[in-house]
Amino acid sequence: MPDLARVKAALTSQVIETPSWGYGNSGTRFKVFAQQGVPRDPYEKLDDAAQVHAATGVAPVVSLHIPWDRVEDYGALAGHAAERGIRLGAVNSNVFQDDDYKLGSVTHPDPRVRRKALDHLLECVDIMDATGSRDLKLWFADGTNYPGQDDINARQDRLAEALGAVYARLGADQRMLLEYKLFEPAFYTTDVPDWGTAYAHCLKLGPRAQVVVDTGHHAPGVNIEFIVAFLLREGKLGGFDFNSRFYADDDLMAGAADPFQLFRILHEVAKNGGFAPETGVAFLLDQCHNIEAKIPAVIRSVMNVQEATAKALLVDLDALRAAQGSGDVLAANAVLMDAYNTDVRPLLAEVRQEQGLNPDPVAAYRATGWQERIVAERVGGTQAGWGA
Ligand code: AOS
Ligand code: ZN
Ligand code: ZN
Repeated sequence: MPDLARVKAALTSQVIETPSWGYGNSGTRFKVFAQQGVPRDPYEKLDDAAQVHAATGVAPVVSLHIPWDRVEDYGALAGHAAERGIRLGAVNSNVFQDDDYKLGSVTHPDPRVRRKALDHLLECVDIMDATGSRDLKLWFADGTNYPGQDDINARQDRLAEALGAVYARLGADQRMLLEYKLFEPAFYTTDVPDWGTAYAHCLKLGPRAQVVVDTGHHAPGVNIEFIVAFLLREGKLGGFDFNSRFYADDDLMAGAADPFQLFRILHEVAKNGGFAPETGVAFLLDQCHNIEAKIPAVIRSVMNVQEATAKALLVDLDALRAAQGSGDVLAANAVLMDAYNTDVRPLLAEVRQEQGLNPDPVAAYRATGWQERIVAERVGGTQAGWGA
């Protein structure tokens, strides 16, 4: 059986990075439902993120999205985070919201637009220098809507050129994480549609280019844990964008739709050494809380990732390997199911108590009165929104 002290140590050292945009207003293409008390600027987003960390103890890092989180002084923003016991994490580029990007950004047929997009990506690296962030996370909305609209491989050439220029600009301790997505907003071809495309570009770029697996970005039925195992084997798994999907890129709370899939993914992470901090796998959330209260929803998501992590760490690997080696299919499967069916909530409550935390993070947050305070105080100004 796994050593309980090691399981607990792994649970307390796991870092779950929360997205700044998860604290702002968001919606679907049909409607954004505004909530009261939502942050009005990136500083207030960090204030909310600090509450999530205070309640859970494992969420000390916040991803930024530029220009949604553009500020005058990024050093001051990093200082604001540090004062609240958190820090700034991945910088997400945004080359999908200008009119100029209608036909693409770095793969656009017009060199002027490509230059503008590249300049933005380079600006993101400047921001990383100021914030001390390790990761540049790139997601491109680029693609085409109609057969014949543009040349598939010419677009790959343009993409490779831009990625090469950004890679050359990275500092020695910085990484480029390339995210893929099957479709949307492009509906015919997408320029980085799958892990294979992302992997091929990262392989050519070098060791500091790695792939991000957003759990909502695959066709139904795709075996995400296989992708995770393979990328870890190749040293190319940079991290995750965790969220849940029922249909496509739903961006619902991680672990809400399919906790068993999350467990299977994290089992591959555990088995392949991906929880060791030196492996550098980033555990990010990428989700939007459109109809539910935002801060408790982020807390719930963090807890869901923790629960799946605990179950993954409880898999008896010796028993699993013995069963696999002897070809005992049912015994091997039973080892996994035993771990998955373990109620790990008492273990996590114990871990939290040992850290001096309330065993129930949602109750801990509610007891702070923070929600009432932000509803009362954050009046005036414009609420920050996803896409704003
Ligand atoms: C888009 O579908 C991706 O998941 C990106 O990670 C994106 O930057 C993020 O979802 C914010 O919109
Ligand atoms: Zn994502
Ligand atoms: Zn997405």
